[in-house]
Amino acid sequence: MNSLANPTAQAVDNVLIYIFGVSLLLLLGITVATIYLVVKYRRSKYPEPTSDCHGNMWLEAIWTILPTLIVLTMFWYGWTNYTGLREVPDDALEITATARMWSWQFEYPDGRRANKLYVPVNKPIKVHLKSTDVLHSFFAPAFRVKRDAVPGIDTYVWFEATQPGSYDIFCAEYCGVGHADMTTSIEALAEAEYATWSQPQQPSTEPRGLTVLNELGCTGCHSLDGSEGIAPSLFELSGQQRKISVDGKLSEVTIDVEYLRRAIREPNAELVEGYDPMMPSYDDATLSDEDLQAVIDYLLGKVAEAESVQINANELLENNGCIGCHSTDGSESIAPTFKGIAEREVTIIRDGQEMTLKVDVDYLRRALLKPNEELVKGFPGIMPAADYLSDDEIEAIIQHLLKQ
Ligand code: HEC
Ligand code: HEC
Ligand SMILES: [Cu+2]
Repeated sequence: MNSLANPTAQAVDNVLIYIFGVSLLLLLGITVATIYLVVKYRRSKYPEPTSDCHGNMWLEAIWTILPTLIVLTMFWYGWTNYTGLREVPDDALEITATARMWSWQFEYPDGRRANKLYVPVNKPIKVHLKSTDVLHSFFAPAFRVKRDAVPGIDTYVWFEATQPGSYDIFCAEYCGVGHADMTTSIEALAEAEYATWSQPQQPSTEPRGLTVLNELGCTGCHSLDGSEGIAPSLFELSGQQRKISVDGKLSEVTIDVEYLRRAIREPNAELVEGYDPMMPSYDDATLSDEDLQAVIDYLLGKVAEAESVQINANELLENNGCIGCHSTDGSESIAPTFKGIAEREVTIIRDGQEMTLKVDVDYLRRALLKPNEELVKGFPGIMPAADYLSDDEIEAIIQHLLKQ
């Protein structure tokens, strides 16, 4: 759905139509006049010239001035519209597009990065263009904007989407084998949707178990901080002793996975001494086995945060162009695949020497930060150093790669 009713496309189209229209009129006018005169004054009818007119001031003035004016209007119209493409409205949202072999990265003022250009509709967008390696060119046909991204030069385009939708972006400058992969899109979102998208993402660091405890209302009866109320606190349960009554008989248990499982699935079978049997039982329809496990892990202090790291790392690989060169499915083209990287022995070339080593944390860190010091044998030294990533991001990527 590429609507052309947007300011930059209209400006360019109007000039095109004007110049094309004028040219077409002139072409038709001159052709018709030529044919008419050729036929009318053909040799068989007028073997000799019938006029010896020399010079006509008016005629000459007209055919000099008129074309001059026409050409000047083309210039004026083209120029004003061109400056319109270069003069960015004041309230534009500024986004930086970085082109590199072979993907685009868009960076927002708040530091967020994406591999598609998400923009709100009805808001002018100024896209700063940069390249980290070779010549690329930002081309958004629906907005009629195209400009080269050249290493060392900061330049820009601007556009404004007037309708939500997805609009193509191409790289319009041949930049190597992956050139054709440099397609992405402008995702123009309605204002409300954009607001949701651009909200600072809260990385979900809350362990699943805690989320479940809150969602199912467990925390309505149980505190998590040690304070006792109508129900025992669920604070630091691991290894604690409990006096429980089973069918009225008192006994003592050590809190472990099995105990907790029973306490949640059938709370009234074993009552914690001193409390009333008021806890509802949770069967697997209300609390899935998986969530039950998450709750138990959380209560026993075994909380895996790996989950959130993994999601992050995936996004990092996507948004930083790694996937543009590296595959995750085992296919190899211009760069080694990430699949199975942790189990691999790599042959690398360092200072012209070949050596084989095991992939580990240190190796991966070097591969990311100084990719050209140790080249994987058989591959070219084209990987950009990922030194613009934060330490945490590098760490997350390394941990993620080790799990591939
Ligand atoms: C209506 C209040 C109430 C709700 C809601 C409730 N509980 Fe309980 N829970 C109790 C009471 C009272 C006891 C102590 C009596 C017993 O053992 O049943 C208890 C006991 C427990 C015990 C054993 C604690 C110990 O110290 O040995 C665990 C574990 C537990 N609840 C987990 C949960 C979880 C998980 C949920 C939510 C899925 C939940 N409870 C929801 C009231 C509640
Ligand atoms: C322009 C293409 C390109 C991009 C973009 C790229 N790489 Fe690479 N990468 C390569 C090539 C080629 C090699 C092999 C040569 C070398 O060792 O530098 C490589 C090597 C690696 C290695 C070592 C692989 C092995 O099998 O030992 C890792 C790890 C790696 N890249 C991770 C990344 C990450 C993470 C990103 C994104 C931040 C990234 N790369 C971006 C091309 C790229
Ligand atoms: Cu390119």
